Formats: sequence, structure tokens, C-alpha cells
Amino acid sequence: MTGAQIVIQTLLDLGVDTLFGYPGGTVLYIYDELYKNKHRIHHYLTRHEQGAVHAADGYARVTGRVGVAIVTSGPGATNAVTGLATAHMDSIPLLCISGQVPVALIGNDAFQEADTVGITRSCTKHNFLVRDVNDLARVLREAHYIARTGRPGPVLVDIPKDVTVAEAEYVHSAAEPKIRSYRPTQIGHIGQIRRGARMLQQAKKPVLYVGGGAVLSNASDELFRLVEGLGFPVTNTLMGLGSFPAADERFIGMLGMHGTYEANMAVSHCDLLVAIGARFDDRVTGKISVFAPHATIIHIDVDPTSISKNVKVDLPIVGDVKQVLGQLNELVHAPEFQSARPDVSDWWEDINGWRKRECLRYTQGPDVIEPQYVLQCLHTVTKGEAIIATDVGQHQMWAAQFYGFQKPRRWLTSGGLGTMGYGLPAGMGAQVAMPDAQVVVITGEGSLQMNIQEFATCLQYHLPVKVVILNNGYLGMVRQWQEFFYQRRYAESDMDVTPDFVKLAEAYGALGLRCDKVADVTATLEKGLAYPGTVIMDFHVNREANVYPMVPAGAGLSEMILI
Ligand SMILES: Cc1ncc(C[n+]2csc(CCOP(=O)(O)OP(=O)(O)O)c2C)c(N)n1
Repeated sequence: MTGAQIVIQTLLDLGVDTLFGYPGGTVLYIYDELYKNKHRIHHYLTRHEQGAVHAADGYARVTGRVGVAIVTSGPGATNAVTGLATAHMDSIPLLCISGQVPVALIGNDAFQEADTVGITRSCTKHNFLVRDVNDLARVLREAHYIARTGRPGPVLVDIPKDVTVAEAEYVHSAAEPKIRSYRPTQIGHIGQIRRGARMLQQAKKPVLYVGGGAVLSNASDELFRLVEGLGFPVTNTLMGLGSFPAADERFIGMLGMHGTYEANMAVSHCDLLVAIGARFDDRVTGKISVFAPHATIIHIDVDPTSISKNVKVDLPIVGDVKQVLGQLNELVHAPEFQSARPDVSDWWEDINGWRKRECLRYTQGPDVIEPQYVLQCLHTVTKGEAIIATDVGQHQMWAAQFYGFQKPRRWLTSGGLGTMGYGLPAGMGAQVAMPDAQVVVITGEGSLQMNIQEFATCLQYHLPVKVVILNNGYLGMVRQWQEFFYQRRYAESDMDVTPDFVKLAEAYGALGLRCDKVADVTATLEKGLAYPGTVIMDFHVNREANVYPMVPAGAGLSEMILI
């Protein structure tokens, strides 16, 4: 087979039937093979390589499978970098195939050459340059394996054009690759888990702090069972939303910079903090020296390098979250544990006292639409069952606070990198994966304009993505910081000139709806969501609404600015 044929055959053998990409000179042989195999493997032509990688990322987040993107050399690969970095920060399994100039030209400043392996080294889990066609199938299989095992992440395979024409024998292999230096730990150390169970039993003021790792390892059922066995409060990171049902009494909201008062106070006063698939991001911890100052800390994580990286932990348990929680549940649900289950009723009284503060309240007056109100109406209209993709800014935080996620893999947001322009392409990738699901992109007028070209992709493939713009005419989150910390000097955060989004939707062949009356919010959402195709709903909201609570950068979690 030729290298190009090997690429396609390997992908098919790995079960890949969906690709997002953008062609160019160095990948044309691969595209030619895609053309010949288009009934077996579906390629979605995005309008920008960043869009292709975010779409593959959205596909991966909702399915749990490896998302696959393909880009050409040079500018194609550099355009993909933001997508790779986004997936890397959020530990999303992704395989990115990039074209490269022929082996003999590498390093010669050839046309459309970039040192892709060098550029992407720090924003991928691993990367490869394949110089010999005989290595191609093995490398692709290893890349796919590395992407989805251990702590997942994006892996890039750079393939020079001449390797795609060279020939080699293709041997099918169904076995999992064995890589000597790479053996992720799955099962937690039973001694450590027993110690953990004893610590749970002694706790008086415990908190479970659950991150994206619980979603990535599909550990929601195990988490729920653990909470059933313990009766402890649960807080989620931005990435962990949906791993535990938001409507459950034991859920105390998100923690961190825009977390709830009760979650941040609970973490600040707890005596035991159990971090589950969470990495102590600075947006979560605030000032480290006063983070959970009275707590003993247990950290369950598949990635040993994240243990004690930001916050020193007392008991590390390295392993896959689903496995470890399963092991822990056996101990917690045993009669010996249950008969001596810790009494945390006083602790719940403290927490319910903090809850009374109602830190997320806002007032919807008769005239100006409040952004929070749009999201609450959206929750009602979609019954909380939509897949929500967001961009980055105030709308993202309001979506996290107000949508109320009941299930995992329905919340797509760039948590680690904070990438504006993520929402539309990610939502598009999710819609490809789940053609019958209601996919809603919540965005700001600033963020949407960063990858707005992907509307054309939605229309081309009849992807009925619904876009809700919370249009405040500002780069709202920047403006909020300028209001709070720069004496209202709104330097370059005014987005006065925006397109008429209704006309723009129409230009793409989509439906456009504008809403600036409180009384019309629900009707607009109902109309937009019922439409069978792509829709932009442009809600003109309170221009200077702020996200509360807010922990100023560098402050401790208990130093929240409250409404
Ligand atoms: C690519 C990129 N550039 C800059 C930023 C910094 N940034 C964070 S939030 C924000 C404003 C976002 O504005 P908008 O999309 O209108 O949303 P809003 O905050 O108004 O809801 C900016 C500029 C970013 N996160 N990503």
C-alpha cells in the first residue's frame, strides 16, 4: 500500500469514521484516498484549521472517543496550534495528522514548511514525525493509543508528502500497542485507598472537589454511588460540571473564581478535601497559601505528575478515577464503614447557612434583558437536556452557573486555555457526533467573531446548531475586570461595531432572530430551537451586567466580591 492508503486503512481499523480537516499540497495524496473511501470515512471540510481541531475536540468531548483532524503543512499546522493547545489543557483525546514537506526538503525553508513537531511539542501530549513509510501504521496506532489512555490528550503525527506516496506492506493489528516508556496506571494502590477510606470516616467537615477527570473517565455512576454512601457535599470545577447532577441537594455549585459562596466557603473551612480528577488550577484555588487551609487533602488522579504540583497533598491515589472510585465504593459501602458513617449534620448546617446568601440572585426588571435570565429560560425550554458549547467570557461563566448540568459530556467549554472562538466549531463537532441532539452554542459577540466562518460548514453539512449570543456590545469579561480593577477605564473592550447578526445568518443561509424585549425571550428561544436548521439568536442584554460572585485574581477563596 502507499503511505496515503496506510493512513486511511489504519484509521478505519482503529474505528475512525469521522474526520475534520482542510486540504493542502502536502496532504493531497491522503485526500485522494479519502475521496475513494468516502462511504466508509466521513470528512467534514471546515473553513479554518482551528475550526477543524475544535470540531474534533467537541466530537471527542461528547462521545469519549478520539477526535481526528487533518491539516496541511506550514500555515495549516500553525492554524491548528490553538486547537491543540485547547485540547491539551483540557486533556481531550485527539489525533491530529499534519502534512509535512518531503523529507529531503525538511529544514530547507521549503514552501509551506514549518517545524510542526517543534512548534507543537509543548501543546500536545506527544508528537511524531514519520520519516519512513514502514513506521506509519505503527505510529498512527501508537498515537491513537496515547491520545486516549492515561490522562488523555492531543497527539500529532506529522507526515512528509513523499511518505504518503512511498509503499510498504500493511499488516493489520488489533492488539493494543506496547510502548516501553508509557504504561499508565489504571488501578489505584489498595493500601492508599484503605487509608483514604479511614480519612473519610474521620472527617467532620468534608468536601468532594470533582474535576474534568471524572467526566473523562466516565466515572459519574461511581461518583454518585460514593456520595450516596457518604452524604458529603460535592463541588465541581468548570470542567467537572455534569459529573454530578446539579439538581441534587448535595451539589453546592462550582468553586473557584466565579464559584458559589457556599462552595468557596465550604472549601475554605473544610477539614478534608477530596480532589477527584481535578488539578488545582489557579482559577480554582485562588491564593494557594490560604486554599483549604484547615484541610487534609486526598488527590485521586490518573496523572502522577499532577500530584502535589500546585497544592501539596497528604494522600495521593494514582489511577483511573472510575477504577479508583469503584475500589473506594467497595470499602465505603461495606457494613463496617456504614455502621460507623461519619456524622456531618453540623457541617451541612454551616453549608446551608452559606447557601442562604443566595449568591447567584439577580433581578430581572421589565425593560432590559439580563443575561442570566436568558440562560434560565434556555434551561426551561430545553429541559436542561441540551449539549451546551460556549466561548470564553462572561457568557461562559453565566452558562456554568445557570444552566444546571444533570449529566456528563453535555458541557463543552475551553476551561484550561480559555479559547475565544472555541464554541461554534466545538458545538458543530458535537452535532456531527450526535445528529439528533439539541446542540446550543452560548457565545458573546466578541468570541463568535473569532471563528464565525464555521457557519458555512454547519450549512454545508446541514448541522442544526443553535447559537445564542448574549450580546452586550463589550468584550464583557474584559470590561468587568476594567470596571473592578482599572477604575472603569474601558480600554479597547468596546465592541460597538458588530455585524447585523440576523442579516449575517441569512447571508450564510441560516435563520437569524433578534431579541431585545424581556417578554420575547422565551418565544425567541422556542422559535429558534424548533427550527430544523442552523440558527443565530441575537439577544441584546444588559451591557454592564457583571458575573458574581468573583474572587479577584490572587485573592483567597473566602475574599469573594458578592452582589
Ligand atoms: C483568543 C482569545 N483572545 C483573548 C482572550 C481574552 N478574553 C477573555 S474573555 C474576553 C472577552 C470576551 O467577550 P465576548 O465574547 O463578547 O463575551 P462576554 O464576556 O461579553 O460574554 C477576552 C477578550 C481570550 N480568552 N481568548
